[in-house]
Amino acid sequence: MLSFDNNDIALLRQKLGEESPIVILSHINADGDAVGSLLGVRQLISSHSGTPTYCILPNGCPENFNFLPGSEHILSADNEREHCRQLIADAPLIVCVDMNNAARVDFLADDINDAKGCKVLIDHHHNPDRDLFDLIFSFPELSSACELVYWLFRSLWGNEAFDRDSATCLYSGICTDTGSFAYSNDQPSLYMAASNLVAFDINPADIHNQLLNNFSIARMQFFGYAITNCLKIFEDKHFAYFTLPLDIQRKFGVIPADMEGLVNYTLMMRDITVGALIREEEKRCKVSLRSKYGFDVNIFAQRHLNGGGHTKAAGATSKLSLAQTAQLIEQKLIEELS
Ligand SMILES: [Mn+2]
Repeated sequence: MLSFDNNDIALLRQKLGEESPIVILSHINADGDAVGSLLGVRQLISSHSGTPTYCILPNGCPENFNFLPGSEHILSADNEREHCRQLIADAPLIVCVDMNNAARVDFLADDINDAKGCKVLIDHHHNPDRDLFDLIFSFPELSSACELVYWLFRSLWGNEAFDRDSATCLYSGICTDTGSFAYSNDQPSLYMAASNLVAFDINPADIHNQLLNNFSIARMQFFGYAITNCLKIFEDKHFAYFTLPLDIQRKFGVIPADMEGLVNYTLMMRDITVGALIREEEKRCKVSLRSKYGFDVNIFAQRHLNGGGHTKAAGATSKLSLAQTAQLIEQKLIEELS
């Protein structure tokens, strides 16, 4: 069981008890951990005290998470920009999950920076913005924001605060960020949290299928194409990377969420220990980095790409062209893996 600072717990308990409404916020292009922790916190609050909450995601809830209890309550700031801005400006309490700084909410960054309410961070990324948040629960060693939400709210309100809906949301985020417990997780707390959540009569096999076995045919065929045509493998250096040009993405009709997970295919090769994916956008490239043994992609992303994340999964945004970004990453990986 995780331990927290007693003063922080007391302050959060007090804020959650006194303030209303509560805005809950997570990052753009939400993944299962973002949506799971957002809705998990929502469900915990609504079943514990019934305090009204507003769940906001910059560009909404991806369709494949619609199975999560409460997903219909998520506001998409893309669709209701002024309403969401007003909610953030007016809220006495803002809880941010699975994000470490204002840039992660993209076009809402100024709104959160300017918001007058108390800002609470519940997150597992490195380098939380200590100037932005008033109360920080930052545990980069944890598998997921959802695992942190589990331990935090257990400390706040006890085991009886959870129910099937919150457990389903939190277990889903844990599944997402650990690849259904496949990525290297050396913290026993992860399995304890998962085991305790399963006890709330959730359906782990169904959750796994909803999260991972949910490809459209177009997405599957795009993966096949990308593996055959867009993957460069450096067998002797033990790394591989994808480059995904915009015209190919358009040809297959795939959106960014469809390309989630493709980077993990690099690590399925026995001798490949570091993988990257560079996805071209209109005016920039998005980079995903993964590793399966000792190589720290968080440090690599910080050092060369002004990005960051976790030791074994990190990301960055590059203003260089697709070819230039690929060249930079290739060259730096050759240097660092030699
Ligand atoms: Mn996460």
